[in-house]
Amino acid sequence: MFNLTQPHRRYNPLTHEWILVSPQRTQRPWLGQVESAPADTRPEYDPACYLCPGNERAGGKRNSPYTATFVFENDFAALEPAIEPARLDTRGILRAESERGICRVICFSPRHDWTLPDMPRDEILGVVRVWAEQTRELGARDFINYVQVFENKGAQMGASNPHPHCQVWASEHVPTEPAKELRAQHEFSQTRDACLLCEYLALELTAGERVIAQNESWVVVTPFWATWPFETLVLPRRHLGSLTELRDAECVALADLLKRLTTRYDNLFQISFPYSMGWHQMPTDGATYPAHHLHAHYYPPLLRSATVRKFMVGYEMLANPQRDITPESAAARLREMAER
Ligand code: H2U
Ligand code: ZN
Repeated sequence: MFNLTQPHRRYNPLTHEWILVSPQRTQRPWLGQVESAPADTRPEYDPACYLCPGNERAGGKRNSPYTATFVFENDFAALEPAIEPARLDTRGILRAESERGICRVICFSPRHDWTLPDMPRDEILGVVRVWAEQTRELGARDFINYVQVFENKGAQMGASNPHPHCQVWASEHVPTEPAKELRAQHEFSQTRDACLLCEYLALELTAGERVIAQNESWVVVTPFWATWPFETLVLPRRHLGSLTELRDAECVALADLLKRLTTRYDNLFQISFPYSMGWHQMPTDGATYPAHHLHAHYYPPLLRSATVRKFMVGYEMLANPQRDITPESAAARLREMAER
């Protein structure tokens, strides 16, 4: 019987990377930085917010007086569509390539004072539909081969504005993280003739100890190999490659699951819980990716309270990530939380 209470390392089959788990360390005293949680007193509409309906953004563009979701081209886009193709390769060591792309911002709601868990389910459904539409529309462009939908929530994660929003960066190349996972899923399906995440989901549903919430179409778990203290993985039960393949009932079920998961997060430390989340979808280069299983990662930085945060420093920067609290105890804590 493998002893999960002593130091051990766990394998991430999606990235082929290892993580060090040190459960015995959860007893050690905390002598790090302690901050107080900010009080959240935001108005429904903020005339100074560049994401609120009707307001002017940097550069002089004005938001429409939107009443549901609102999508606009990022005024400070990291990627641009009209870049001349170019390549540098000096002895395979100094390498660079031009990169074309499109960056957009998606406002979830006109309500400045809300975050996703505050939104009614039918409005979250609107967000799910926009994610799929944006993936379809941007992915159809000939120079776009990957669409990354992601949300940075909370100042701790570097979000520039508390107004509920996310971003889409659509690029010519498949970025590093999804490329790693794509390769691992492909290799698994070649050697085992099965989908890695379908098999993983079946294992988690049998074990049960890392399952946080589920409904007819979706399951959320703290992955066995989680790096962040309260990291979760959102998986569709059906094997599909992209948000664009979701049936209507699956979109409705996803809105339900996201509301329940983010509400649990908020209840955990009694604050609007910060995280970076994002979808990993199959590339949009026109090829088929039968091994790819759609999923979302939630990476929250908080550790033990609203004021104690995990940083990837020291051993984690130089060697490999490490965690003290086990994914099983994180799952147990998240499972105890209410969904209201
Ligand atoms: P973040 O909160 O995740 O940083 O996203 C906000 C994005 O909004 C950010 O990428 C863009 C920034 O470039 N932005 C505009 O496009 N227009 C503005 O007027 C301000 C910010
Ligand atoms: Zn606002």
